[in-house]
Formats: sequence, C-alpha cells, structure tokens
Amino acid sequence: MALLILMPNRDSSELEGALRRCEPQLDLRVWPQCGDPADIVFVVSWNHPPGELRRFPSLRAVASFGAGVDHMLGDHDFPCGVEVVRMIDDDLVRDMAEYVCCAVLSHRRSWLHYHDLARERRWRPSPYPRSSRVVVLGLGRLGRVAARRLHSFGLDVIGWSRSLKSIEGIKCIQGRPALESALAGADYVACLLPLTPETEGILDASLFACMKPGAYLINVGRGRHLIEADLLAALDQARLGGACLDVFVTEPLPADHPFWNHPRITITPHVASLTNQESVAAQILDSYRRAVEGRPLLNRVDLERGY
Ligand code: NDP
Ligand code: OXD
Repeated sequence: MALLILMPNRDSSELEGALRRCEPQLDLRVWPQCGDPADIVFVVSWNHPPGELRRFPSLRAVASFGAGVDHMLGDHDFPCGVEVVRMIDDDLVRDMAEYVCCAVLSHRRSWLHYHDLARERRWRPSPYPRSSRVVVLGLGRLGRVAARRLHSFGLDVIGWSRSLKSIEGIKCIQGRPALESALAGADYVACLLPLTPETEGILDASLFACMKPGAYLINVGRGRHLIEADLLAALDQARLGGACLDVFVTEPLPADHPFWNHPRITITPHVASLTNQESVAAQILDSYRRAVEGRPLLNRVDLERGY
C-alpha cells in the first residue's frame, strides 16, 4: 500500500522529508517513479495530468495539496468512486487572512502612494477614510477568518456565501440581489470563492456595474473568477479604483500581459497563502491511514457541489 506524490512542476522535497520523518516505514513514491501502479492507494495531487489517476487501479483517495480542488475537478477522466480531500491547515487560514488584511489596509492607508512619494522626497500628507466597508465573497474556511480579522481592524464587513451564515460582527448575506445591494456601498470586495461552474467569471462587468465607483477589488480565489478584459475596462472607465490580484487565468502571468504595467493593479504571484509542506504532512498521513483502514476521511470535498 503506497502513497504517491503527484505534483508535476512543483518541488515536493520538503513534503517528502516531512512524510518520511513522521512515518519512516511509509511506502512513499514520487511521480513519475510510481513503481507498480497497483500499489498506489493514496495520491497527493497538485495539477496532475488529466487521466493520470486512472493508471492506479487500487486508488482509494486523492488529497489536493492545497485548499482549492478545481485543478482536480477539471480532470474529466477522474476515476469514479475515488474520494477527494483537501488541505485545511491553521497556517493556510491565518496567512490568507493576513494577505487580505494587508491588501485592504495598505490601500486604505495609501502605502504604495507614500512609497512612491518618498522615492521623490515629497512630503504630501492627505486624509484617509474614517470608515470602510468590505464585502467578502465566500465565507468558507478561509473567508470567514479573513472576514473576522478585517472586522477586528474596525472595518465594516459583509460576508456573502451560498448558504446563510451567522458570524459575530459580520453581516452575512446570501443570494445575488443581497450581494448587489451590498456591493453598492462597499469600498473593498475580496473574492475568496472556490472555482465552480457557478462562480467562474463572477467578477465581470455586471458585478463591477453594481460596485461603488472607485471601489477596490481583491482576488485571491482563482484567476478564472475574473473576466480580465472587464476589469481592464472598469479600471479605464474609473468604475473601479484599483485591484490587487494574486491569481490569474494563466499562471505564471505571461510577460506581455497588460496587467503587469497597469498603474492601478497590484500583482502578487499566487502567494496569498502557501501550503506549508511541513505542517500538512500529519494531515496527509492521517487521511492516508483512514483511506487504508476504510475509516471516514476528514475534509472531504463534495464532488457534486465542486468544493
Ligand atoms: P470553502 O470551500 O471552505 O468555502 C467556500 C465558500 O464559498 C463557502 O462559504 C461557500 O458557501 C461559498 N460559495 C461557494 N459557491 C458559492 C456560490 N455559488 N455563491 C456564493 N457563495 C459560494 O473554501 P476555502 O475558504 O477553503 O477556500 C476558498 C478558495 O480560496 C479555494 O477554493 C481556492 O480557490 C482559494 N485559495 C487561494 C489561495 C491563494 O494562495 N491564492 C490559497 C488557498 C485557497 P457555503 O458556505 O454556503 O457552502
Ligand atoms: C490553494 C492554493 O488552493 O494554493 O491552496 O491556491
């Protein structure tokens, strides 16, 4: 019974080391050196080649190496009956909340603007807003903590999710009409949604048209949530004041992409929250053992729902 790491184009040496330290007897294989495919019962995947999982006839479960599972659900040859789990890690949750707070607060307090002024030795104090409203799209494991953390800075936070939530200090809403009226009063909109057929392209011209003129967009969900041309048009028409983007339709962002030089777009290279290979090893081993022993898996993904 072997565990396979299947993460093409990603250095997994830290994860291998951590898994071996936690369980020295583990039969650990690293793709493409899989050995006998019939030995593989559990796979840790990140962007596996579509169809590849079908090679393993004894496969019981696959763990996404991150919180998102869209890379897996996009595999139309995903084997039937194989369960999917994802990484839910305190560090991942904390780091995402930190990133979203940084994006909102640094814009609110004009850090990049003062950074540029300082390079020119210019002293130009200007007032900052007394209050700000943030709409958080997605109140899952990451979104709800980010929302609470934003609230702890005194910001007025509204959270939108598919099913209605109750979170202290946060006004929770559901449904498109409620979202549209919340957007009309929001200074910031942060997308922490999973990528599903319902959420793909949600950050488009029709959503921007509902937003308060000059509002600021943060996308840490997935690149395909955003219609990139619509964002460029909204910025050029001053519908939106700026955007902070961590995820893109094509990653790495191509060198000739218009986002790179846009004065009102801040780009980070998909680093809002990085899976800590050391800290998730125990979680992976727990899922592996549960799969081997036929016990219920934790952090299971609802394949019908897509997240
Ligand atoms: P969860 O699955 O825990 O939560 C998803 C949230 O989105 C839930 O609140 C859910 O509503 C809501 N949602 C889903 N579909 C809809 C919809 N159609 N309309 C309204 N709300 C919807 O996800 P996580 O919080 O763990 O992660 C969110 C995403 O963040 C990941 O899928 C991934 O894409 C991205 N991510 C990005 C990283 C980065 O570094 N940039 C790092 C990690 C994750 P409900 O609660 O009602 O089900
Ligand atoms: C994730 C990611 O989903 O890194 O964890 O984007």
